[in-house]
Amino acid sequence: MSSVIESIETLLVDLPTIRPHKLSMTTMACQTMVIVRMRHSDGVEGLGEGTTIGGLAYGPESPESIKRNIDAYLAPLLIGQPADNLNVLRARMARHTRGNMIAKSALETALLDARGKRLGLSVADLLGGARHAHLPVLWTLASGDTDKDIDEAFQRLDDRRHCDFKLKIGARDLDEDVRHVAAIKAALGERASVRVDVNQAWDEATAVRGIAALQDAGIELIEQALPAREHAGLVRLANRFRVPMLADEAVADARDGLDLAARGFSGAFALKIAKSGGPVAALELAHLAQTAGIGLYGGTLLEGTLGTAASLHAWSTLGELAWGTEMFGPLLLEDDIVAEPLRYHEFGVDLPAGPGLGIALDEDKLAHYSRK
Ligand code: MUC
Ligand code: MG
Repeated sequence: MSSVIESIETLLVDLPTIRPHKLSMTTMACQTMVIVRMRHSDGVEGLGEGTTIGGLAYGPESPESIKRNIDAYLAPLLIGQPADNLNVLRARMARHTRGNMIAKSALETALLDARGKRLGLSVADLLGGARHAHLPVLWTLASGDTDKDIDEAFQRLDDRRHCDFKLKIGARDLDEDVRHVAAIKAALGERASVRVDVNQAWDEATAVRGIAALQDAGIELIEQALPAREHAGLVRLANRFRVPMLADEAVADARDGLDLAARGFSGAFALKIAKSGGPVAALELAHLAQTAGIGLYGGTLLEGTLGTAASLHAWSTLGELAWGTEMFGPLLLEDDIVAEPLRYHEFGVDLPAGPGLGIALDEDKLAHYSRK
């Protein structure tokens, strides 16, 4: 008799960040995660996480909407259903609810975690099998202060934590941003790869000016310079400059990827389980990109350990990640709600061993940081 989904609990968990994290659309001092606990009739519990950035600043879902829409709409679709057929359950959620991809990603993660625990397999095993046990991880310098960012970068290099850095720009005047980025790249020289993420803040004319200057400064990758829906403009930038473009907000799933590929986009796609609605759809995008000759980058919405682990299981199944990953979310948080943190070392992180995600909760910490 196959196991049945019995209950789904959602918790809002607020964790402070180690320093303010400044992006073009918001400054984060705290990260809010929605933790899903899904109990099955055989006693197995699946864990999932749905996390975004800065309330409603980044995208159409907020932590509160993720929790509310799981509780009111998505959980009732799953409760009472046989737990083991992920394809049927994903189709059921897609047929009866629109959007809410972060909420769906949290639920898909919990389904995979539970199934893995039941079968004694890791989530990567369920997704076809891991090809890597250690994945490279970049760090985002986003204190807002050039000298602090340089100090932080040297510390991470000396600790052998990270050797690739992404700078968040777009909130300030273009010339100020270019000065900030060029100073950091000049200080780090050949010791580090430096990339920027504009988070949609520029129009095309500003992007042309900005990218020309950043290319001259030695920046290696330009992430999401234009608003998400401006696919034609993004392709023009990719064709115009030597420095590659990384599509992030522009490419949520394989449908977006197909549109960009059909328009002749070259460069790379940032994969995120949150924007695709879970690991399975994120890998569908990855496979389309591989077929189209577009590079891959394992992206984060700054999830905590559960969401980061789910992403790592997915990215570990891919052969090549041309631009590595940015799965550093837990390192931006002052504390954690899991029993054993992920192991970051040698410029990367170890894939947690299963079964499932291979992550257990620390119940005291979870209770402490859960919103009352
Ligand atoms: C994004 O847009 O890429 C990833 C790293 C970071 O600092 O912010 C995120 C989101
Ligand atoms: Mg981005």
